[in-house]
Amino acid sequence: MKIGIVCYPTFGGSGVVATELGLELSKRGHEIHFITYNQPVRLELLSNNVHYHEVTVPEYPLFHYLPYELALSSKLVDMVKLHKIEVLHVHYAIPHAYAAYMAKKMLQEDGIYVPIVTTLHGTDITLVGSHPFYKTAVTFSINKSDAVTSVSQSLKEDTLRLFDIKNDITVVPNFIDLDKYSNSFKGCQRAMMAKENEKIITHISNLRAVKRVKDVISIFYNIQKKLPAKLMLVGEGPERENIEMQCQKLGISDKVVFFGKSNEIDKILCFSDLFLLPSETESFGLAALEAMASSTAVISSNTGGIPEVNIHGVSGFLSDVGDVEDMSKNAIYILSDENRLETFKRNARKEALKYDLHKIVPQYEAIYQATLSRCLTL
Ligand code: GMT
Repeated sequence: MKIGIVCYPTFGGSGVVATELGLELSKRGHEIHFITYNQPVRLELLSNNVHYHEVTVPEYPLFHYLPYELALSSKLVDMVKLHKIEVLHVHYAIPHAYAAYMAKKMLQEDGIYVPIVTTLHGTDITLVGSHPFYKTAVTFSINKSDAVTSVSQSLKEDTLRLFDIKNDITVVPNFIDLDKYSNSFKGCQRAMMAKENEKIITHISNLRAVKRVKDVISIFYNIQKKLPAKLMLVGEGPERENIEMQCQKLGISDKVVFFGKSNEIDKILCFSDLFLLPSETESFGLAALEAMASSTAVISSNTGGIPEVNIHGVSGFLSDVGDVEDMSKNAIYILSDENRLETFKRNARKEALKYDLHKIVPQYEAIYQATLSRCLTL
């Protein structure tokens, strides 16, 4: 199939999922066209069947806001015509589902029918999409998609609760390339990061308020009072300065390593013992899954789709949002016994196997096929 993928090209989870999906689909023989405003961060190599088409929005003095969705919908029309793209898969409802619908309508004028598959990722529903200023357009775009998927059961329920949805929503969970996150990873350089007796705690996110990174620091502060430990913080975002100040105030700056944005998550996770994800909301928690695939136990909040991924008492523990004391207690419980830690780490990897990309990607292929067959009978 020739598949157009629209996504955010940034380090955010939805862009990562879209990129990994496109790359795997290309390995399975499909021709993939990424259409977005920058080359997606995890898309390092373009090849015969992986293409990238940049959307540019020219500045004009009259434009107070640049009309990205207008440029995107035009680009989609042009690329569908030029490359004979058969299906458009848009990740993140805003504004991608809306722009894709406009493109579909324009193409119909020329007798071209391209089905739209929309994948809902989380904040497009729970944080931004349900804002009264966007809600009408988001509801419309979801209802007009030919197929809608959500990355967890919890996100599906949130969508049905927050919007007036007439369409079916199929849950297709996020997935992981287990080979990439194998715990037998050869280049693992633990010794560079911590002493033999120190436990390595990791947090990876875009350091936005919704991730509650301050809780990460508080939990780590409690952990390092009980046992030798280092904290690896990966990602960039608006909370960075606040948390650096928090670390200084608590006198733990020498135990916290800031990595900034990284494309080498696998190399950082390979030496991690425990992953912290105390988020306010999280539709799935891809970062937790990446950690689990690297045999890292997870201490998280119990919000949104996280309980579908991190299993309480098996791969880690879940607590109410903001319950730093409980999260600290659970973290210390796991870390303070070597055998217990190994069991949690092993279990984490075992739970991650459920999300093997070889199991999940065919679900998307089946959805593309079904929407295409439906189109042909229209
Ligand atoms: O905040 C993020 O983690 C980025 C955001 C995005 O849309 O790029 O992530 C959302 O999509 C990920 C991939 O499906 C999910 O794993 C994250 O849980 C979700 N984030 C939130 O719901 C806050």
